[in-house]
Amino acid sequence: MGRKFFVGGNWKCNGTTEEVKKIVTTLNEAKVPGEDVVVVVSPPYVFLPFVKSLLRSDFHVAAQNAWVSKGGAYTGEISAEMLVNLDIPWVILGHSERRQLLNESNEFVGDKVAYALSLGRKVIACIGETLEQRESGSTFAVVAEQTKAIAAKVSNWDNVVLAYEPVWAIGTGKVATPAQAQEVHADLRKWVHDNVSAEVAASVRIIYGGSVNGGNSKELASQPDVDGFLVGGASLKPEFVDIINAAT
Ligand code: G2H
Repeated sequence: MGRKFFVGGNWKCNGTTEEVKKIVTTLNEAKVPGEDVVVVVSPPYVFLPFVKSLLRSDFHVAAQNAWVSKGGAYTGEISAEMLVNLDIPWVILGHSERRQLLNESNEFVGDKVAYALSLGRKVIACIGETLEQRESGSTFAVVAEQTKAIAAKVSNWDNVVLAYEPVWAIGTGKVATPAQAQEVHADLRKWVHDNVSAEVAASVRIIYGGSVNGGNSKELASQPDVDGFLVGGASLKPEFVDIINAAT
């Protein structure tokens, strides 16, 4: 199958120029398992060109969001065309913070994924259930519905990474156990197998996000269907390097 391990750092709405320089310096000096892992960091928009100019060439950058269609009169938004113009290859879409705080629906996220892909961007598409949904036993129904809305708009999955991020584990320090993560990832891969294709199920990377840190990443990475991570808080710290090395 050969799914290359993928580690994304989602800096969210954090950082000053000085802090950004410090994080990039740490990354540039880090020893990582070369070709065996894809590393993508996602600073806030305003720092994207700056980070891209300083960052080592084997690491990549991602935007944290992009508008759903061609840019224009959408105050405060950033378009996928701008990402093309600035040569920003990746974009995170459908993060639960945007789904919850900004009311992004499954369909809207599906449209955003399709539009970014149509402009040649690579997408980290986020899905995940709330605590209430997990406790009511609807975890997989929720995740399948979110994935279905993406699958409805996407025909080529080569440039899609699926990030399973249980909302109850995000920024809470309450990480999913390796068994909990593996269970959802395996169910999700089966869903892709049954609803998209066996080829896509075998090749699509399903990464885990939610309070990943240097201490828990190795065991999570050992799960057969965990193909990497989307890391928030810990991606701002030197332990991000340990997470990059978790699969080795
Ligand atoms: C989940 C994750 C990064 P954190 O949002 O996407 O954040 O690692 O801080 O839980």
